[in-house]
Amino acid sequence: MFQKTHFKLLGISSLCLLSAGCTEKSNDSSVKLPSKPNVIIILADDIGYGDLSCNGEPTINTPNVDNLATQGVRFTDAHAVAATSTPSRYSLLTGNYSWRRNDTHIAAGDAAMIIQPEEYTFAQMFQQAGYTTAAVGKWHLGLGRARGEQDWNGEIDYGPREIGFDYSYIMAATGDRVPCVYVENQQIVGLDAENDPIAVSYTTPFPGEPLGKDHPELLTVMKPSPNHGHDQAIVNGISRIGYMKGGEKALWLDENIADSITAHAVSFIRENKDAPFFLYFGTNDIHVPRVPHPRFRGKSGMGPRGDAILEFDWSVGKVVQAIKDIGAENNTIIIITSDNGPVIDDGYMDQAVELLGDHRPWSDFRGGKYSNFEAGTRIPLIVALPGYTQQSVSDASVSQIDFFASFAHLIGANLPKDAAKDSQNQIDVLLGNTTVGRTHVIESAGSLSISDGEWKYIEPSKRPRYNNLTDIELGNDRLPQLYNLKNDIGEKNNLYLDNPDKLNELKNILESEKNKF
Ligand code: NG6
Ligand code: CA
Repeated sequence: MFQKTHFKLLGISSLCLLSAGCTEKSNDSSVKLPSKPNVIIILADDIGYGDLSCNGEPTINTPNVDNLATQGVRFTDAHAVAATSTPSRYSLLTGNYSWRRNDTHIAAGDAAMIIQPEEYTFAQMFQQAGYTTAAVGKWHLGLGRARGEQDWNGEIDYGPREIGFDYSYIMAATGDRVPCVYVENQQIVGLDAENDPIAVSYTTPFPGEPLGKDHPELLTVMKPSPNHGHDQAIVNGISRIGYMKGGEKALWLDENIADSITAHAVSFIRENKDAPFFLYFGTNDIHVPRVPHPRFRGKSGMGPRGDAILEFDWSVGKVVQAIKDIGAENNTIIIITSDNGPVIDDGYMDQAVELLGDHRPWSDFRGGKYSNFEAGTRIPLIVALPGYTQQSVSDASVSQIDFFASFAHLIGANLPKDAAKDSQNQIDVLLGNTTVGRTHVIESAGSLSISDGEWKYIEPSKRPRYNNLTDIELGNDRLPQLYNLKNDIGEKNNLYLDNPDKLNELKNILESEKNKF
């Protein structure tokens, strides 16, 4: 299950790769490392390590992802910074740990931009290096300058454009949060603002607008799970979080979201075939409400959750095909990863629990989304530059926090002082030239954890041990926790009393990281 692969490191290649600016590799790659490759990050939503068949579970089939894995590096110890979306995405795009701030928790659909104007972003780094940049799909990082004050009927004045994205076609927050519309270049798509303006609130219902909690008979597509909320505005027969009114023509159709955002990602690739581009593609799959297109329905045997995984895999296939079509296969780094670990029931009665069968979205890891245990942040990661990367499995410790500095190094971008403070250049790890990764990875899920690849320490916490709604062990304990991940990947045996030296070592590193900035 927990595979390890030993790499043959060729002396010349490793020496070469240690020197900055070296773009040659002397192993058996047929392709030289391009100096300005296209970069595509396909960031899935809530897809667990075990949800992609290349990671070993026999209960799911993701052929397009697996095919990419045969041309690249598949990681077994890769981490998102946080176990939920907003802090995870914030960290990836800024290279700064979300836990250094106290306002990066799960954003409402009318949240202000989380990324501050003075923060230098991953997209800006690409822009300054001459790339055209795009954000397509799930955003969930807030919009506008102040909460609830966005001009939804006009132009949103502070958004992806101001933080480095030349083009954007996004969902403001999540599928289960209003507003249920696409926002293209900071304007709602297809809105008749004059005759049917849109209004959004997270505090006050709009008189006359039926709510899910009062009108279960209108919830014809999906009902919320008991006690999970998600019972406010009704859009397409599904109740959501938040209140919304108007904008009828602009509303998305849930079953078409993957088609719509994938088509926009593909168009962006086609339109930019002649110059380097960076595409940040956040899929809606497999976040709730899971409403995959009818062509995927019933195909996984696991209900909408499994079918949405197949839809995700289809999106990956479309992006890969688009790259082939423009002839950029050997000049495009494609990254497949996820923003946090898996959850089965995250708020809707979609039979995910009932139809899960033997499938293990969390693989061998304990916990899930929201958890300090490994399944919270240990996410799938595949990095492929076909022709250059070799099929390999890497057990290096890696974190999405390092994408920023790694790609900056690769494309020769100079970062301003104070940019991406927590990000390290790990490009050789990401491209599979070495398996010596981070000395430690920090995981965040309310509490902080730190792992050196073998040992993991979870800070003591008074937070709940268990989330009854999602049926997930949160990994909180009033006692310090220390696990040996090599012998006990399921984090069952707390060894904090047995190995005080390791406990102190990891605790001290974590404290010094906390106090660094
Ligand atoms: C939670 C929602 C959950 C999901 C999550 C965000 C409730 C009870 N649960 O608060 O359904 O929307 O936020 O998920 O409201 S994330 O992947 O975008 O972080
Ligand atoms: Ca998520």
